[in-house]
Amino acid sequence: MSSDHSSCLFCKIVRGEIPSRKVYEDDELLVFHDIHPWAPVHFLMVPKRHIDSLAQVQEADAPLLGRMLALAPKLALQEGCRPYPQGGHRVVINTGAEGGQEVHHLHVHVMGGPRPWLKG
Ligand code: DGP
Repeated sequence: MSSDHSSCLFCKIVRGEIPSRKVYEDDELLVFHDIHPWAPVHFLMVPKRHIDSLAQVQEADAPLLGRMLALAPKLALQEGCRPYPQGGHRVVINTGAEGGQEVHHLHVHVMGGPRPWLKG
């Protein structure tokens, strides 16, 4: 992949060049609603710094990944998912073409809400 991320869709969202429905933001992360939700609650967590995918993550990125995973349940509750264990949510990181990744900027899908949206 190129090191020039000017055309990356999620970099454009991070820069505010493409609008998004923001859920959360801090120095390192932006969280926004998925434009094509698969579930009643569906948002995406992205690092502001461009990383192509989970396959490019380095050991030095572990705190960032840990923060994202620790934040996911809090934001899921904030966005209307019911609490664990009766409620809960699904966390997915599609990686590479055969992993179903379409946007090549690392992102964590967080999905939840009343079933029957959940498959597989
Ligand atoms: P993936 O297949 O894991 O790469 O998922 C990419 C997700 O990104 C997909 O669920 C739809 C979402 N998406 C694509 N374009 C946009 C956009 O312009 N805005 C928002 N909010 N989401 C987008």
